[in-house]
Amino acid sequence: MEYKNIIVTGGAGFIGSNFVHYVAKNHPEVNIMVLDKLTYAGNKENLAGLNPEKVKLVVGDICDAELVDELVSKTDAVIHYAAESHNDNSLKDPSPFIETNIIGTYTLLEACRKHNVRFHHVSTDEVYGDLPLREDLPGHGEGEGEKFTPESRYNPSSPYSSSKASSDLLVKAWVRSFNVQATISNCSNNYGPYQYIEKFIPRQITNVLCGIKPKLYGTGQNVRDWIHTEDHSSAVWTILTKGKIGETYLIGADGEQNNKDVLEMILEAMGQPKDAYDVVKDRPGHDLRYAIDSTKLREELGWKPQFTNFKEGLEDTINWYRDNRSWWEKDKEAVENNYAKNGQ
Ligand code: NAD
Ligand code: TDX
Repeated sequence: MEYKNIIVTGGAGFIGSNFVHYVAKNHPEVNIMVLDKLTYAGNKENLAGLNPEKVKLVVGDICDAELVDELVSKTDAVIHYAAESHNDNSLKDPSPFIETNIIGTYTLLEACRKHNVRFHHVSTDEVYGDLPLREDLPGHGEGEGEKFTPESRYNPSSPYSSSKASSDLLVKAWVRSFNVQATISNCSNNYGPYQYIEKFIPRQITNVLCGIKPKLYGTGQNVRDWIHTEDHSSAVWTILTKGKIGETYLIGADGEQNNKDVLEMILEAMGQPKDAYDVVKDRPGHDLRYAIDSTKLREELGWKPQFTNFKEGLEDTINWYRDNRSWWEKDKEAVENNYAKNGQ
């Protein structure tokens, strides 16, 4: 099913804005309303160059029930990206995570229920907790090891991931009890241009560009399953238009890498010695390994990722940060001061 008028919450953030550009480019007939509070992570510039007749920005809070009700009453579908999204911030102050990720999702669900509007909930693989490292498995890393599937048990580790897990459970309950027309996707770690510089990859790239040594948490053996943000966008569009109501789809592109290897790739691509980084304090409760089995999405809905060469995608991302200094430079000092207070 195609939708003519959609709301994209969090559409001025990293992944939400990529989705807005993706839809504007590939489905130019769709009218897009972005609902975004423009927190530190939201940026109007992420929506530059779009047709103002087709893409409108409403600056507002997804917890504002009156505003949400009014906007949802005039739309066909809500694609819900808005969230507090950074684990390290959630360890310092969980309160905005509870507010936006749980109350905000509840507010949107209530409006979609009242106006019978299609809802797609964008979530994370972190709701499933972590997996053992392959090298810790019996047989010392033979084979692929376990991956997350839609049947994996919810077992979140941080205030961020537990607030996202809570929001997933609200969606499931609203589907079952109130017949809300919703789907859920749980995606692995995204990378690409426009990612806020608190996150691992852009933090290290911009550190090198500023002459600061990159910072690796702990041993760097923790594994993340990287996917290019544009592949995430194509997957969400596929689920929105072809997914089965009430179902959960896992999004991943077989991009497992440990943090140390990713950091060494960044250093090498930027002409630095491979060991030119600092080891800093580890994240409390640091999840060991994420890995996604996306068979259901690929086989049932026919989706497949396009950006399968991580090294190339990383080099393009490095070039983007090099060429767009004015987009990130103004925030760099404050972000690093904040980390430094924490020994990171
Ligand atoms: P981000 O932090 O870059 O952007 C979040 C956006 O939400 C910002 O534009 C912000 O202004 C907006 N926002 C925050 N609180 C709001 C509120 N109360 N009302 C309205 N808008 C609000 O995040 P991101 O990395 O782009 O993540 C987007 C979504 O994707 C999140 O739901 C996140 O959990 C999910 N996700 C992210 C990743 C990843 O690797 N970054 C992976 C899987 C899933
Ligand atoms: O400076 C750093 N050094 C470092 O070693 C930072 C910021 C991170 N790390 C490590 C921690 C993680 O193992 O790198 C890995 C990635 O860290 P983040 O970019 O903070 O991502 P992560 O915690 O894995 O969560 C991300 O993916 C899932 C997103 O931020 C979430 O929004 C998403 O749900």
